[in-house]
Amino acid sequence: MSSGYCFSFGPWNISEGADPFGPTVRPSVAFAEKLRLYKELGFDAVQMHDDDAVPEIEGKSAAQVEKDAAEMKRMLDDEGLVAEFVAPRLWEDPRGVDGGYTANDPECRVWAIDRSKRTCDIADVLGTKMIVLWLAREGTYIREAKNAIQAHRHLLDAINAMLAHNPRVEIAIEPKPNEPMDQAYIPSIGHAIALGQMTDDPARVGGLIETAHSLLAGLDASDDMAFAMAAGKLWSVHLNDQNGLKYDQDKSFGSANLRAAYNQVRVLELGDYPQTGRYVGLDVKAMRTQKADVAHKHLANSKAVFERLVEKVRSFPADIEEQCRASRDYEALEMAVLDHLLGK
Ligand code: XUL
Ligand code: MN
Repeated sequence: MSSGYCFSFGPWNISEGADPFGPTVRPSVAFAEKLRLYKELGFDAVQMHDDDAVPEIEGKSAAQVEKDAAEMKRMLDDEGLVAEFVAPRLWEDPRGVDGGYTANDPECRVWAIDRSKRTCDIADVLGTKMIVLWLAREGTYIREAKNAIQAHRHLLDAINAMLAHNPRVEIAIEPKPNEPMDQAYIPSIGHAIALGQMTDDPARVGGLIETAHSLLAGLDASDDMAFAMAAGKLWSVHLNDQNGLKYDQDKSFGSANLRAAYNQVRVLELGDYPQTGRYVGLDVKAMRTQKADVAHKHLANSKAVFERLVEKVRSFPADIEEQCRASRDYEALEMAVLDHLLGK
């Protein structure tokens, strides 16, 4: 039985396995081959950085960018796929070393906004309204490096410039508290939604919650999702998992904390997420130890766990929940949840 959810991932989720301490361990998978894998693995939509859609975007004219994006749109159409969002990848360019939007160098800030406008143009051609902003290097290693008040105003200037450049786009901010920076601006969904309210068009700014990012901020991903949903701002999710406060692990969904994964699915169910037409993105990474021919199992496994948890949420006895709440017996409720998850 279909769960009613639609799934997406990004081409970076099939990777060569490099980490900060060692090189790649698997050959690159050609982009066309990655696209072919989407349907095979049961996914409907592709999440893209601007330079996934238009490789070597820097140095290309606006006309060339649009031409290349149109070619990408044809490739997606041929595979029966759609683009979920486009995200400006500012963090790999030398001009983004000090952050893009919040760089102290005004020329870098101009570059970052120009590139983000190109990202909006690409979204138009690919037929999606959604831009995701993961504010990777918008922060500092030492607090004295920037004027943080000014930095937040620069973030607003950048978002307002994108909203003005393209009246169709909607911007989902993906908060993360650290990595690559020690301390990032906009570390939580609360900050993201508040920043959106300060823009020129709050209705066009929302959020994307990633499980690991919430955990790194010491927060619960299901409550972060609930908060965003209560505000009508949960525009996408990046489900994955994280084994404690370490580097950003992007483990398979449910693999570190099945109960927390259950609660993320539960909140999506409570908020009728499938009815919103939004996607469930799986921002998961294969273990570096995984051999090339099985280096996409993390995607299929994450989706399978999600769908099994949907069944678990839907089959939880509502009467027990009601009785336990009415008698304020949350020990009994907890045991009922554990019994249900353990299959008793
Ligand atoms: C970084 C992260 C990114 C964004 C897309 O931690 O999650 O993959 O999701 O730029
Ligand atoms: Mn992510």
